Amino acid sequence: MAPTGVDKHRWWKDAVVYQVYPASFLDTNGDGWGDVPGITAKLDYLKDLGVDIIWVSPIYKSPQIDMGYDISDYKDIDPAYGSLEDVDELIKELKKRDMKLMMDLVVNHTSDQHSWFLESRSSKDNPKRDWYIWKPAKYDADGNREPPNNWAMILGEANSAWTWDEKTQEYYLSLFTSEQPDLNWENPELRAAVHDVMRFWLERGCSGFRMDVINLISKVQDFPDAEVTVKSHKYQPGDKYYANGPRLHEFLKEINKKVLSQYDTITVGEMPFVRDEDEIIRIVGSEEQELNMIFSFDIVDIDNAPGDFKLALHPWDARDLRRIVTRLQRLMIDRDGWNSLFVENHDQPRSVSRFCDDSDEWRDTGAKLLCLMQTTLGGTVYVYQGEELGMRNIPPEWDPREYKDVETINYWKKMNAKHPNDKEKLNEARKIMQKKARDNARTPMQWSAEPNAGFCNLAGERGPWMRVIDDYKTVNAAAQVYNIVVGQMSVWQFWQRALRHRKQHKDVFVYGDFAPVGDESPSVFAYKRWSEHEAFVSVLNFSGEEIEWDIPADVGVERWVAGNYTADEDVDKPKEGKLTLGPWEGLLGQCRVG
Ligand code: TEU
Ligand code: CA
Repeated sequence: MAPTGVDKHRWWKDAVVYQVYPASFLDTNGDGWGDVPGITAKLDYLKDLGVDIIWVSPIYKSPQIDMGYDISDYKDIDPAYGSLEDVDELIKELKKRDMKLMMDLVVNHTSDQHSWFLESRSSKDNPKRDWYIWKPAKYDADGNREPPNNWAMILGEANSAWTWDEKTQEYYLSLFTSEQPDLNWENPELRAAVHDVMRFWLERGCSGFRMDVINLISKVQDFPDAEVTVKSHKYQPGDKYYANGPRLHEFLKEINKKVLSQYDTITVGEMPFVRDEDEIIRIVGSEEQELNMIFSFDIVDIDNAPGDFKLALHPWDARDLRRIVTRLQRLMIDRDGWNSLFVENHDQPRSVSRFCDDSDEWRDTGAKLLCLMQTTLGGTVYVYQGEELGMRNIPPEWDPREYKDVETINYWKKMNAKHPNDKEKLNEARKIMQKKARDNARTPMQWSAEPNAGFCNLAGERGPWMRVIDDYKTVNAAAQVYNIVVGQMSVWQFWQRALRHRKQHKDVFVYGDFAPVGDESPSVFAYKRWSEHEAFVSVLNFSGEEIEWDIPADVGVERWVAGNYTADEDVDKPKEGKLTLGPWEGLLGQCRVG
């Protein structure tokens, strides 16, 4: 613990961040593609919800192979999204409302259309050759050409992570897709070029960065083969050799020293594959001068199959949630780090469909249960667009052709190649897509009951780039923000109230202490949060069953101040003894202090 008396409050700790997935947010010119003016148009909506900062997924020039995570020019905006002037306007309008902008910094790789890569691949002696990771082929005993090692591609359904370049007769590393070559961070000129990109955006008025897979930038330099962990595959997960590699901390400290320390920024590093506590604290520890916080994948990996397979199904229950949340909450408190809180983003299915029940009967309750959890844990809250409405996954009936994500398309192709005409296997694959594909969170935002959910203007020739979920007539922002029914609260209004309450009691919810409460239960996850002056308890039933829960005597509930079954701020429930919780019911209680 840091010495007492040190002020731990920071604007980026108690701020609420809202992630905009720009292609699906709001289309203002009728081309079916969301745009920057669409974001600017909705700032009042976000401000009303309680948002302080927006993080916009990549809007830079891009061939859109991976929805902008393949950047071909870091200093320009893709015409589909608008122009640099539109971004200046967005920043101006944000500032007027005392809000901030975070850009998505994708610098583990670029697009294969970036001028750096075009130069790099033009010849072996090009000055930028070394800005990417090039290696000669290997040959097997029969003289067949093989990639330099056995690493598998992340979005390419277990193909090789290396792509062959005919012209210069070498392989380049491309961990995500062939169109996303990995940058070589060993090269100091490349690092300086990245620093320059960061300064460009900070000078323009952005306030920080979400850093895409930033823990993959340092690779073990002899590029060893990965252990064979997936026997059925030729290529193997190589994360041991590229996640949190040997020079990661050096590179992050350099970014901090040369760029971030000159500005007042918020930084969050997206970090898949990291579980080690020392490693996490080395990045987010308050004395470390690296990043403010990271996105840990523990909660969103909860239903991965053993071996970390995401496109698979795996059972979980409230005990897993309790173990994961407790570990991260305690780690940050005990070792002076900082958490980010998220259950949804553009790479994950919708949280209400995944963790609760998205049927018409329980969708509203489930979305509020998750809100109750997100707004009462310690750390910086991230809300993903549509989460505040309880938007659902794609319905099971949709044809696989409605899925647009490169990862899903590769998966579906692979499954069809592997099991041609095997109805059962292909149905299983479709089920997995419907439950886990990234597309689930990428459908257009549901603004209203108007055609195309109000996402795109009817005057346009083309419809939305991705199909709108059919339930938009009932699940939409207009209905939830303006349809005020006395005694009822929409998911949106519940979020609004919860965020306000969180800020009013930030010493507890943002900065306070944490302990799980009661016995481990497969259904109920309960925890206490407290400061010197106040204490609260959250009791969350993560099951579709009615449950009796014994309130531990020392919790000391004085009043149930919120719950997802009622709009009341004084919920009539027992304060000691046995508490009956309905399906997906969550309660927040104010407790005696000490
Ligand atoms: O994601 C990185 C990542 O490793 C995962 O979230 C991955 O996309 C997921 O497990 C696959 O199902 C980031 C971006 O958020 C993602 O959209 C990009 O595709 C990826 O990096 C490459 O830039
Ligand atoms: Ca548009």
